[in-house]
Amino acid sequence: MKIRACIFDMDGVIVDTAKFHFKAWQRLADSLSIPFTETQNEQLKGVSRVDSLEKILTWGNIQLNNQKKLELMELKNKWYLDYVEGVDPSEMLPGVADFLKELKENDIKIALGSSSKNSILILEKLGIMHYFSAIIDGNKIHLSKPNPEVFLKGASDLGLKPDQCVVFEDAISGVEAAKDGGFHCVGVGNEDILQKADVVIESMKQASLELLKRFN
Ligand code: B16
Ligand code: MG
Repeated sequence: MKIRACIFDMDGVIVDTAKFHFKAWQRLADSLSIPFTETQNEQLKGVSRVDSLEKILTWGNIQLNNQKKLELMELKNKWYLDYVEGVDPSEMLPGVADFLKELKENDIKIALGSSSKNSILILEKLGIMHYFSAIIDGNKIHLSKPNPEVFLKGASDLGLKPDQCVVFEDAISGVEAAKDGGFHCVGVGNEDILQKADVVIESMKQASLELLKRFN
């Protein structure tokens, strides 16, 4: 098979922490009296903490100095960490555990390509660290999705070219990053939202070795 690796986004693909990011941003927006909808939240998925805050402040037409922005980001992260406190392996999204096992058994490499600075904490809570040959997250990149840096670093750490890898993504910004980087991309979620992906699956239950063969 031409495909040698899968690179997974974390929030919204491996585990449903996207709902906790939403809850924490909503709480922050409320505290600033900025209206914030689920549709707007789609534009924050996959986007770094600082870029997410900038978008929310722009929507609210609010200007703040850097010190205040840092305080708000810390507050959002504190709330987020409270929400994920109880995350355990049972919270992995359906289909993920079986697919990781299938990849490992078939010698397909596994990498993480997440914008989150909390990724190691979450992977440890899920007990799946041992599957990953490369972990690229928000602590290792300079440019947030939709820039492809996170996936290009992942492929490079694995010693592979982008077209030997399939990226799994739930965010518009992440699908754009994967395609701009020259990767194959499986969108996970709503087909209307993830139009730029090569193929969209509703849930990770539909991820399989068979699905990867279409990229050969
Ligand atoms: P943190 P992913 C992204 O993770 C989330 O989708 C996005 O909502 C979040 O703002 C970003 O990580 C940064 O997360 O505040 O934990 O550093 O989807 O790229 O795995
Ligand atoms: Mg995501």
